[in-house]
Amino acid sequence: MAIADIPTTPRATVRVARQPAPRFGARPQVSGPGMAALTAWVDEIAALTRPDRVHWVDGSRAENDALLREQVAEGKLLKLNPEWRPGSYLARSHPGDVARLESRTYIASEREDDAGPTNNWIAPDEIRATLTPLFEGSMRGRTMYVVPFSMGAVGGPLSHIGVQVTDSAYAVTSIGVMTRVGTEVLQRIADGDDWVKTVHSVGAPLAPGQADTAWPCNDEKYIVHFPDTLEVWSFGSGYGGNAILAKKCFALRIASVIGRNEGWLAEHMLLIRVIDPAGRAYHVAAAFPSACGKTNLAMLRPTIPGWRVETLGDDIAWLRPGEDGRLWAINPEAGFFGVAPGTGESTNVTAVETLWGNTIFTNVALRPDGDVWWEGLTDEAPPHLTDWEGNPWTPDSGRPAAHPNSRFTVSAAQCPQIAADWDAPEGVPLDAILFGGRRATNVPLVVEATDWTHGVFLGSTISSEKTAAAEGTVGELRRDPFAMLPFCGYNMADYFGHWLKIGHELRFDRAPRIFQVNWFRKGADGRFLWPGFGENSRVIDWIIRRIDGEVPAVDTPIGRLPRIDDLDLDGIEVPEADLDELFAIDRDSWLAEADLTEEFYASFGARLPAALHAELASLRYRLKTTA
Ligand code: GTP
Ligand code: SPV
Ligand code: MN
Repeated sequence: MAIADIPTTPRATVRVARQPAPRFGARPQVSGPGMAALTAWVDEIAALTRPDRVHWVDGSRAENDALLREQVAEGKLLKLNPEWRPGSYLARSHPGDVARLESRTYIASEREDDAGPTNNWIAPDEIRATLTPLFEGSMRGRTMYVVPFSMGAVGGPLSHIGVQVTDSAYAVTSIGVMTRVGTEVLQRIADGDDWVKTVHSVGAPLAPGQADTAWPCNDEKYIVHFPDTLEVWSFGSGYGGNAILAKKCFALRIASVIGRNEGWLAEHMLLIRVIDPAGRAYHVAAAFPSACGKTNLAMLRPTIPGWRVETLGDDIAWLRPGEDGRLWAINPEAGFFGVAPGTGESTNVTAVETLWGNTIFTNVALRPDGDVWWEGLTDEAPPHLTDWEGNPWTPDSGRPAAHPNSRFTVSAAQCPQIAADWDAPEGVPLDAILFGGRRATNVPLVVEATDWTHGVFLGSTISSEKTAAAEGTVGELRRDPFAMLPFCGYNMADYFGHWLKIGHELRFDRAPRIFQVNWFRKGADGRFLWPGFGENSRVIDWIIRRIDGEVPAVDTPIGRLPRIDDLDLDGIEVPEADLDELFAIDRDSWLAEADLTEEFYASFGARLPAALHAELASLRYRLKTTA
């Protein structure tokens, strides 16, 4: 393929020749009692948004290929050089549409108290009145796609179905990677399964003859959740979690509400199977905030001999107590929407291998040979690139070539270490749950909770430095309980209570053990104290030996810590002083943290579970009385 074929102008204005088309496309040949409600809903949305065409997505390969070809022809995707990156594409977003927008994300529950102090609440009537004129005619000149998708294996006992209506072909191809899309799902709806309604418009209608842009979007953006009616309405953005509504909007915000009602948990967690040198398998889920290492840990290549990790999921896990008293987990997604920068041979070689082809990249840099690049992919930057905005770039440009929140979208099945049974409908039983964040100070490399309630306390008090995954100031410390701050669809205090309740449903000796980890502690000189990445297997090894009762731990005021000698540090050089600092507990800083926790808890008023106040009181007591 000639590189000259690859258009490099960003956001090129491309005149799209539109065929005269019937107002409504072919309805799928699926019948059943549930179809009438679906088609009535689709008709309603079409009557509101006035698309030129309606396309029912069947999830076939041919359809996907056609959608990709169309986007290339329209200048919305660049086809990468198939010699290096077969079946792969680059999208460049509008520079104002590059990440999740937490300030534009709303929970529109009937009662303000049900959204709680950590969410942006808005009255459903008020926001419907705001959204209606925005969606009126918002799809004019465009195709409206109807995308039926399943989170979890189609028909699985923990799975749930949704339908996304969208005017973005980019969203359709992304949903096709991230979920299970197709007629099989439609058949379940026809057969009467419940489904969640999600509506998305980029908010950029086209007048007849008006030229389209490479990344249509609207300056005004809204991502609105209706937990009482299980609906999502998203307007104005085409990016990631704002547009792939199956992901954060459905599988976390709405699913957390369904989980509260039905007795399970929708969590912002990766999921792995760890296999020890004796061949014993353990299942670990870990909740880290956005851009804090989930995808990396999900694809861990242990550096300690004999250990293996199989990937099950990298972002979301749904957890449900089983009849056996264990906590069972599935990854409801089918793909990875991962952070590109920092993904390289030395950090996450598994991701690099996963991305060999069939990948949609967004906002990464383009090499002159038609392949992609981002900071951290290789140690040295290529001498000439086209940056994520489409401008010429050299290492002297003084700005990153890839956007810090640039991403890859790729099928989970393509991961070389994916577990053979990763999409088993019943999931896997959990042995450990990890909570983590990005903390330069205070929080040790690993702490074990003394019991479930203490674990819930740890989860509820997680704070983390902000990253580029959402708008705002990178590095600012904020509370991010359970890594769910932007993703819990109901009152966070009730959510803490729900976690406590789930604990009571587990058999005490079969519940997963809870740990807090922090790969990001820094020395006074600003360096990471812990090498991280593959070396995190050393922490996992300790965790598993704790579960098996093979090593004692040291009781401290904040929880159980490893004896340094019990950590397998063979083959790495971590200076003793760094190790001491990695586990140092500064009483005054922790008492100050406790004061901040009290303030944070106070924001929930009487709704905060008493057990958590009690945990906080015990922490303070231990800090003040233990030598
Ligand atoms: P989302 O997909 O936004 O939810 O992010 P994520 O939690 O999956 O984070 P990811 O694994 O993509 O990592 C985000 C950034 O953290 C990348 O730049 C990684 O290189 C970096 N990172 C991941 N693990 C480690 C680690 O153990 N140590 C250090 N220092 N950095 C890490
Ligand atoms: C995150 O921000 O946690 C992501 C990216 O995984 S997005 O899907 O855009 O939310
Ligand atoms: Mn990720």
